[in-house]
Amino acid sequence: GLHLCRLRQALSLSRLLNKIEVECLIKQFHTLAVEPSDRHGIVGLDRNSFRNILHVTFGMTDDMIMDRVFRAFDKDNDSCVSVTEWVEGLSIFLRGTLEEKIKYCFDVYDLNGDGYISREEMFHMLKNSLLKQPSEEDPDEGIKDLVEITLKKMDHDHDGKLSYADFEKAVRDENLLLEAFGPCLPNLKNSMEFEMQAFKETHDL
Ligand SMILES: [Ca+2]
Ligand SMILES: [Ca+2]
Repeated sequence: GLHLCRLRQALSLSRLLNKIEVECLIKQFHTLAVEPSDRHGIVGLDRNSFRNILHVTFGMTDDMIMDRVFRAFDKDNDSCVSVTEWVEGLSIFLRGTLEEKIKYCFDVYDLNGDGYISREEMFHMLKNSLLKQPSEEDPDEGIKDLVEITLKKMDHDHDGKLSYADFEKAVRDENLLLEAFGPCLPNLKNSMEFEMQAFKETHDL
């Protein structure tokens, strides 16, 4: 019934994963998902359980980035990652093309969702991800310099902020810039462990 319908919906959305992989992800979703009492039967991952997965399974630590990853997955913005949103998001995590990953990272880094990565947003993210480095006399000055260097490298139309076009061009020229403002994609080891786990759970190994 409903489950099959959701499965079919998820399958049609994910051309990147094969049927068995999607089934694994759906099964894993149901072992992780909770059914909050106020949601009337809608099963999903709330912000906390989703962040917990990002942390435990994908090794993410940055609160600001994890919040944005949650929002990037939660396409309909109902504060809950549904099974469809889960499969769709993970297909980008695990099998995304460069273009899909550029779009995803841009959405994560555009903190206020206005279509640009501003100086202030870069400052926040770089400060956040560099906080654990040995402190200089005035760390904020160093981060401001870093923002200006980054803009010089990535702001192709020189309007002082990064549009999607700026970001895309910069990453295509230099792929390492994809996660310039903080890790928001799983690394290879984490992805492989995740897929292995999903496979085992599905086959009751
Ligand atoms: Ca949602
Ligand atoms: Ca913005």
